[in-house]
Amino acid sequence: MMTNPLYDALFGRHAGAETPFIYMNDGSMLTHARFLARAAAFAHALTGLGVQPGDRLAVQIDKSVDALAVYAACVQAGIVFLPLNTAYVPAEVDYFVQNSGAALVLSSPDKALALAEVAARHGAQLQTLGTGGDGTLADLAEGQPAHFATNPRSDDDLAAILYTSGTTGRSKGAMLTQANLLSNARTLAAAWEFTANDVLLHALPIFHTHGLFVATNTTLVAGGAMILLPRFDPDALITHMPQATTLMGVPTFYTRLLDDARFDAALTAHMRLFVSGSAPLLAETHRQFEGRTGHRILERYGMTETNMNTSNPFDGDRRPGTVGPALAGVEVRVCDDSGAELPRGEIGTVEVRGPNVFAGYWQMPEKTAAEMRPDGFFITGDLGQMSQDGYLTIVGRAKDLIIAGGLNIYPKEVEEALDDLPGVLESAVIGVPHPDLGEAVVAVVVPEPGAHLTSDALLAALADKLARFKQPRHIALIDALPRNAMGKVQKAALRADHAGLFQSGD
Ligand code: MCA
Ligand code: AMP
Repeated sequence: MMTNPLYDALFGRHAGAETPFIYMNDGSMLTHARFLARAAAFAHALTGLGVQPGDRLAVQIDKSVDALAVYAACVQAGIVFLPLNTAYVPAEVDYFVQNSGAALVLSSPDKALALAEVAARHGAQLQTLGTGGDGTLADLAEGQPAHFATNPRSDDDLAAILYTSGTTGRSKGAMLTQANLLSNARTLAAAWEFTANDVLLHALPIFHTHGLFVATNTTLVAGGAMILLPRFDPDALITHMPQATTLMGVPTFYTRLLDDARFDAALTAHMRLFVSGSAPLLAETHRQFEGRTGHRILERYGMTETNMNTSNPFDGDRRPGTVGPALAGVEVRVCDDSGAELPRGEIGTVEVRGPNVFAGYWQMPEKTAAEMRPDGFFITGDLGQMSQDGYLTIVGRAKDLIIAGGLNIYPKEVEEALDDLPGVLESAVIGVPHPDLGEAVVAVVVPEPGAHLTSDALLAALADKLARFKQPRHIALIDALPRNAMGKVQKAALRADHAGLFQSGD
């Protein structure tokens, strides 16, 4: 009998299996059975601390087998997993802990001091977990039973909350149910023909949908294995590629691999699939990749709130510059502002409906309602065009969002941080084409009369306010922002002014 659909399908089905699950950078291997025993020990440790089903566990730890085992432990114990980008500074983590009402903050040992303060401020416990079997939670897991009685869950119970700014405004917690994650994992495994013979080269972070759900859940549901790398490093990818069958990455992975002459057809001969997503892949990169390796990158499109929506086909025409047709069971339409579907070929907002679409934003029913149509379609804020034969092309974004190296940056958040600094009258933050990151953050700042600002001093002042990846790569100081007749800042004009900034790299 199914008691906890997500646990049973991803993890429970491997109970007792001495099959390989994770290959480490150093050549060691962990079986599914050993991994599940570790997860069970963590589930005992967490529940022993009083963490209950439905409680949120905010996690800011480095990528490791133990980090994945904590995710599995949460699914098994019914605890809501809330992963956070390791680049966030404590001031940013503070908001997520406060907003989610997390019962426990799990920090890497090096951040424990700063995050203990954050946890204490919001009445949460703090535990630590390192990458080498160390940390207070690892100590508590020591000697715990290798079996944990799985807590029953239903399809609609929350499995995870991932914070995202959605289409506008302050970060919101996207509530993902067991059914959201499981339906997408099954759909992707079928669409991409994942099997128990697959070995995924895993170089993505595990605090976002791409690395945690798309990569890990798809592998798990198919019974495959992963080579778990701590981060993207071309040397490590090239070393391990001959043992792998699949890679999932953001476009920067592929442009960086193409920059390396060792990356060629012979090296990729054992690979059956390269998947790209999280940001637009240039058609030119797609062609260059095929020319070098003979493989056609499979591009897909998704969002934190919806998991994956569309994918180019595994068998069939993978069209460069498109994100392919809707996945099985997912409906995708291109609409005008009122939600009426547009004729094929016209540009409008992409809307999505299906079992993959989230349950809403954590404790923000009005914001949830504002982004859903009455008929259940979610308004993505992406601008798309649907071809006559149902291939979607993402042509832009209605939302003010920058994506650098697959990470999202909301200009408003950076503008607010800049505007708070002494001597800053106002600012505008834009995304500018960047050869490595796709887009890079650029700030245009207007000083207060008489203030003497420098770009370096502004960047130094942002250091403890914003994660490094959100900080501008370039700050231009100007006398006034260009505005239209309505007084609105003309970001398109600013983008055009700075378009060539990184053309030869930085
Ligand atoms: C690191 N830095 C960045 C980024 N990453 N700056 C801007 N954008 C970034 N993405 C900063 C570092 O702090 C460092 O700062 C400097 O840039 C140079 O770092 P570098 O060594 O080049 O970076 P890296 O460690 O090699 O990382 C680049 C990366 C990484 C491999 C592209 O960011 C990455 O793995 N991105 C994947 C993100 C991802 O998983 N996105 C999926 C989101 P300094 O040296 O100056 O201190 S999920 C999603 O979008 C949806 C649902 C979907 O469809 O998947
Ligand atoms: P996130 O908020 O991290 O979930 O990022 C989701 C956003 O990433 C989407 O709304 C798109 O703007 C963008 N995105 C994801 N995949 C693609 C893709 N293949 N092409 C273009 N944009 C993408």
